[in-house]
Amino acid sequence: MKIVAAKKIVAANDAIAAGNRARLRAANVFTVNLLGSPGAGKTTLLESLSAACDRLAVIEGDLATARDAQRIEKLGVPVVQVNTGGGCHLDANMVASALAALELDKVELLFIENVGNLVCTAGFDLGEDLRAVVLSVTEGDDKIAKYPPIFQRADAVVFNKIDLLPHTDFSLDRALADLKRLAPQAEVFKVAARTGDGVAAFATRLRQRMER
Ligand SMILES: Nc1nc2c(ncn2[C@@H]2O[C@H](COP(=O)(O)OP(=O)(O)OP(=O)(O)O)[C@@H](O)[C@H]2O)c(=O)[nH]1
Ligand SMILES: [Mg+2]
Repeated sequence: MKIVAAKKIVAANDAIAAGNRARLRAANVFTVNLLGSPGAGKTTLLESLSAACDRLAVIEGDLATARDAQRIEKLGVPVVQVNTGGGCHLDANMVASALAALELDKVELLFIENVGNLVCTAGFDLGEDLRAVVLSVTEGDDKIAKYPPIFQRADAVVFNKIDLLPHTDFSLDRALADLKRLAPQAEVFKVAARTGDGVAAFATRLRQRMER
């Protein structure tokens, strides 16, 4: 019974996600589902990207508070905060509601910052064009091997907090070997979101994907 219910939820989600995707494509909006652990640096990356990207909008997903949305709003970027009230991931229905609150005709690039979580976020399509996982070097280099699904479904993996590498035991070689073995499709970026180092290369790649 439990398995059937879980499948039903995902099936219903997929139908709504397809609707979101059609709506976003019709509006010519390229959409990125930004995933990663709590504190990986997703919002900091968005703050940094806002300087490098035009016609941007953001949907923020968190259990509680509008703190991330407030950070984005300060930059003059249209933003909608979704509070899941305990839910560990965004679903397509939440994103559909958030889309209704955005002026899509003024947007070319939409980031959906998912709830900080490496597990439940992986299974839910939101209607995005691209999935990017932020993995910071303070989390340990074993996370790709220990939490494979989110990486296996990623188009890009952004290694963040590269500035802290000398202060950690994180081995980029070990992490990249796991990624190559488990998720060879994922493009790799190395950034320090806080200082902006490496962020331009990620922004350029997103623009190229958008133009395709
Ligand atoms: N040193 C360093 N700190 C960073 C970097 N990027 C983010 N941080 C810090 O990491 C902490 C968490 O960053 P956030 O951007 O809030 O992380 P998040 O992934 O959005 O967190 P949640 O939304 O709670 O899941 C903050 O104190 C940031 O200043 C970086 O490149 N280098
Ligand atoms: Mg955040």
